[in-house]
Amino acid sequence: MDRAIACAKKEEAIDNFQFVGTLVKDIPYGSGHINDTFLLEFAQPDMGKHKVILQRLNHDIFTKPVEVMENIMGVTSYLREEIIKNGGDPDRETLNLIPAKDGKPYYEDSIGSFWRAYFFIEDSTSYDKVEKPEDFYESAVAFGNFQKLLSKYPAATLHETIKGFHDTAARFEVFKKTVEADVCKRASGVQEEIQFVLDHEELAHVLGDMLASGELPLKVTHNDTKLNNIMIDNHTGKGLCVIDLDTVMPGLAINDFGDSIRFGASTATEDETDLSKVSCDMELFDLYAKGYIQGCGGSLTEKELEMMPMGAKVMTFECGMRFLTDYLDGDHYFKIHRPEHNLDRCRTQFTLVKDMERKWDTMMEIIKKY
Ligand code: ADP
Ligand code: GN1
Ligand code: MG
Repeated sequence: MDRAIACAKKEEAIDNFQFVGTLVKDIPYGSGHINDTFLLEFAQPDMGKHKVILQRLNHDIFTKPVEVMENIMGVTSYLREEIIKNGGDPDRETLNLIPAKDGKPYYEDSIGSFWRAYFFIEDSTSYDKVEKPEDFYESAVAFGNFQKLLSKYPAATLHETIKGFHDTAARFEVFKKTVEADVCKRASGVQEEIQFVLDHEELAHVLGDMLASGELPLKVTHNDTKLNNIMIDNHTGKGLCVIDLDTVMPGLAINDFGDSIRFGASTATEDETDLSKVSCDMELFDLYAKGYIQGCGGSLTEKELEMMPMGAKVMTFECGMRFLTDYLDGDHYFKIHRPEHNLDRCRTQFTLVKDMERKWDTMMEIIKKY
């Protein structure tokens, strides 16, 4: 559905949550590619202002929004208890939903859009690019810790919110079909990128095969661990709260590791057009590996440790292939802000894959250290 149409009932949604005070601000917020996020501010006499995050779930992608919200309710209430047990602050260290007026954790508006609201986490920042290496290290500790906290979560109760989300082999098949269909007649202009995917077919199978053979364990993972999906505390610099929980599902720990590397260890942003600026920074790779292993608290197996560089390469390859698929298909999946945005994003990912190939021995050496 067109986003403007899908968001047309935002005011109706605002009226139907348990918000208090007078709405004094309502602006689009963040740089997520999937949902529509708004920052709202409410004022109360004698009590000042407070902020909330309002989101319209992308219903085309999350086709069962109620199941997404069941997962998020389950995971956030579980995390809350774990955080309390560990002496942490449950109001800041996990997302907290604000219920709708009917008590549900979401509101379905009169045109079928699904909305949810979270308390805004004050004094913290989500970064689109690493500014201070320490932040990246702290984000690794926090993502690792997130997985540790969920290690006993009843995985069978989680819905698969997007089927085959990191099934790279299935995504490779979709890619080939999309090239064949070529609905926008864009394939002829991106032959080099298409060939890059075809030449790397083995990357589409390696992790799925190891999962099937039992060499890699299935765990409750986040599955979308980019740096802007974590709030870093402005004062302590610690990774405060893992956000964007729509894809928390059983998955591979090394995919969580790898997705963070492809986004955060890059020397440029995901959509940089000057590819000479794009490379995988080995110091950042080292820092993140150290932090992630530490955050996971000894829960990674020998095989998982050994396959961490492969997780980085596969996630980067998969993401580039997804951007290219969306470009060929007419840009329906990821939000774009310029005509060839998805193609630019695809090119940075493939540049990173090539750079990782060049630096493979260094990456393996770094992991061996830990
Ligand atoms: P998307 O799925 O589209 O990526 P996110 O859930 O990641 O959406 O939210 C988009 C951005 O909104 C985040 O990157 C972050 O900057 C901000 N954000 C989301 N939830 C909160 C929150 N509870 N407090 C503060 N900022 C938030
Ligand atoms: C999307 O929602 P967001 O912007 O955090 C996508 C990820 C991609 C990422 C690429 C549900 O993440 O899988 O890796 O863009 N999320 C979904 O930046 O598809
Ligand atoms: Mg996000």
